[in-house]
Amino acid sequence: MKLYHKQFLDLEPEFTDLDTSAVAILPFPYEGGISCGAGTAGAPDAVIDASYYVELYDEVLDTEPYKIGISTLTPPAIPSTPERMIQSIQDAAKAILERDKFPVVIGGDHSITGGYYRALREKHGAVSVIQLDAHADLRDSYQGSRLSHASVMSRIREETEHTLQIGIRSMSAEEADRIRTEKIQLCTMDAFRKGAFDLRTAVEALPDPVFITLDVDVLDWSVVRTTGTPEPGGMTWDEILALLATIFSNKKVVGFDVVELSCREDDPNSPFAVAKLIHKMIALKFFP
Ligand SMILES: [Mn+2]
Repeated sequence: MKLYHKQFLDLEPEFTDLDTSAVAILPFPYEGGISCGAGTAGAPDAVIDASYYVELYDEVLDTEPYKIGISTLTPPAIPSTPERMIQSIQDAAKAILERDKFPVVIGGDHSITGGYYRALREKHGAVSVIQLDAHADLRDSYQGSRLSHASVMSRIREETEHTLQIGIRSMSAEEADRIRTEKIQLCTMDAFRKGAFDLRTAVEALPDPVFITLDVDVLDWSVVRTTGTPEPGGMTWDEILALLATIFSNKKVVGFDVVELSCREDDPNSPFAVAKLIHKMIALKFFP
């Protein structure tokens, strides 16, 4: 593990020291698994650059979360094949967990989550998964690949049945069948808006510990508009913060990732929103 040449929030060295920091941020700029809207490989750097402008004090929690120590790591060399990529992220996440730090991964496309999740399972045994996403990602394979970003929840469900998917507003008929047959816990965006899904009970029923995988396309375009496979009608900033507060205050969260941000020079807002979201999530973890 090596510190990156730039640090999330542009913190002073005192707060990025690997020996004392509570959080390790791993940028993982892999975009092999995306189907359109290239640009996820530039996303981690764009988020870190944007984070320099995030205010260090959180006015809602009345705290300065960075004081727990946040180290940003140098990304490993990113392999070009999905199989080697999965191994690479697993190894990198394992190194963070071995030093008892809370891992935060910035993607990269959603296919990286499978390898990260394996490292969490190795460390903690069974780990439940909360996916915040516009897409169900329950296809067994997509465009001939079982390691596609569109299959990530299929791979995870091979390792745990304790999953909860929230914000979904795009799926195939086959995926819908599977959700019914396997009684998969899934709150569509429609159900979320109508209050037709008891989210609090579903969150409470999920066994600890919990891993959160957050695909930025769960958000409305007014928050994040540059993403690989955009869907209209996502969560507002206030909605996702309220949801995350419920999750972090009820569950032992052992790691999260934020994936599928794309970057374009004409959109500085999306990377800033993602940087601020990551800062909020770290704050909710350590100051629930
Ligand atoms: Mn998605």
